[in-house]
Amino acid sequence: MRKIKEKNLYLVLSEECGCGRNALDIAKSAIAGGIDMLQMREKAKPRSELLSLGHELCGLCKKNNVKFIVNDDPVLAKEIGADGVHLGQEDLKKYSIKKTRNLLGQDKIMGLSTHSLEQFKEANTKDLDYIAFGPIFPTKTKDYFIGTGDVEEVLNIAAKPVVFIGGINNDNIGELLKKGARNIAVIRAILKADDIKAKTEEIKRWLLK
Ligand code: 3NM
Repeated sequence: MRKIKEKNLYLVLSEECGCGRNALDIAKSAIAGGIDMLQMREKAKPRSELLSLGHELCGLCKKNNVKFIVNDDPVLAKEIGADGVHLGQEDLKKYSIKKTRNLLGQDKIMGLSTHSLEQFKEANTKDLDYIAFGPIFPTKTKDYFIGTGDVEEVLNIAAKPVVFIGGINNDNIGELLKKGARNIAVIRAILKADDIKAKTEEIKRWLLK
């Protein structure tokens, strides 16, 4: 069962990248601009704050038919009533895919980060609803990037939706879409914009072409 749309603009929200604007305001503008999925990725915030922010973001997303995903923590995702969780490779040590599925249930969305073709192939056999692949381009979040060389192969073998991430912006998104990408995740391309709604609309137009 496919739990996400055919094409998705996926905003990974980290308030610290938002030029002083608060997470809820950023989310409102990005939703108005047309994001399809929102991930709360607030690594610096304490759990109590994540719980209250998560509830607010989750309510906002539900009202607007945007999928709300919590980063790293399936227990928090469940507590908030989020649509799903996104796990990093490191998270798997604490929360295996099986354990996470048992916790969240069949209906929830489970995504996993992969950073190489090998990791992607492994993830491709697992009970996941999407697989993130990156960083495709240079990004301030990671100290390496993998480039676009494996994008076509990943799409050819993919048993589930692939979300491309890492340094994607208006200048390079066309290259990825030309290779067949349908799901794009960004942080800074949206969060650094003066006008978040307008920038979101601009990036979304690429996906709808
Ligand atoms: N994960 P920006 S790259 C959160 O490759 C994240 O798994 C990545 O931010 C991965 O769009 C990344 O600003 C950062 O580059 C994405």
